[in-house]
Amino acid sequence: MFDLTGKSVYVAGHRGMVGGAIARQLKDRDCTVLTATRQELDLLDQAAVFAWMEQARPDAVVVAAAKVGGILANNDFPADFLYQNLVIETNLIEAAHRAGVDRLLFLGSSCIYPKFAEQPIQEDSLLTGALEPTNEWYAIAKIAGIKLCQAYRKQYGRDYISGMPTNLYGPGDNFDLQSSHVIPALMRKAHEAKEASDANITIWGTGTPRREFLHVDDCASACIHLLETYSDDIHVNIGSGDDLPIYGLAQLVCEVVGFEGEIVRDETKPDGTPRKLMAADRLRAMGWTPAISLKDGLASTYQWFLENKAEARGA
Ligand code: GFB
Repeated sequence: MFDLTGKSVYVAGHRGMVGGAIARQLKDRDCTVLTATRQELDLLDQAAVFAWMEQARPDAVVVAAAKVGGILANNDFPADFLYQNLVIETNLIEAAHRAGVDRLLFLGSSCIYPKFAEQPIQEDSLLTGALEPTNEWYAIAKIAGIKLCQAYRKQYGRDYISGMPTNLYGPGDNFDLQSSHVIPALMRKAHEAKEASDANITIWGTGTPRREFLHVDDCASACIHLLETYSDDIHVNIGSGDDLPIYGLAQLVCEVVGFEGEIVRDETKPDGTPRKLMAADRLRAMGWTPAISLKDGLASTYQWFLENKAEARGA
């Protein structure tokens, strides 16, 4: 439906894990990938974003730029998560519209859904219940992004679409123990405990919440698939279709890293939403399936961490 051949695609957020993976995959296609570093373009600066887009006039825009973080960062910096994400997405979407860009993919998150949504979570359960308090700020901003795409489609006929990735991991992730998501945190903890011959590592919360994980390269291929084939106002879940408890994830990470000590729980830290498994059938029906199992993805991510520790974010 949207042939990428010969097109120019602006990937906003190419220095982040998701934007980086999308830009890498697009570079293998017969299209031009446009990027701008934070020094070249501050996405919080509306006038700068409007001017940049007007001058670049890409054929398509991928909104992968966002202020992201794990459960504690979301909980501790609500204003940053709400304000920055709202501003980044409104600047980019309005700029794209003003510059006559007719194709745009906006990326959200599985935390947009109600805390107690029926599992697996269907796309149409959006806005049917209260959000998970630890990440409602980020979720509200991402819901606004979906609504912006729908509004520009409805009012101006723009072909703007949204994809909602589940919890992602992979090369380029943030390994800072305070602000990261669970996989890079546990990988680093297990690695450092192994190196120091420690007896145990500590995980946050009870270990019972269940999470679904997807390797970022699978997410990138799903995003490109949507960009090429999907045109409708309902957002599309991007997930693996499987989940596991955090304690089971910790065991798997320890196995991959080769740490044989004990896993201890710190129950003073939040659990967050009890379960967040998204229904994967809509995207599967469009002909996309994930290619990387959790075990293989953890192993290759750990290899990446070992090879890039010095430059890895937060490590
Ligand atoms: O990955 P995570 O921070 O994100 O945490 P969320 C997932 C689960 O792992 C929670 C537990 O139950 C955490 O308590 N956990 C155990 C840990 N040990 C650790 C650890 O050392 N570090 C971290 N970070 N977690 C985020 C949202 O929620 O998910 C965002 O806050 C976004 O808005 C993102 O949607 C995908 O799945 O809880």
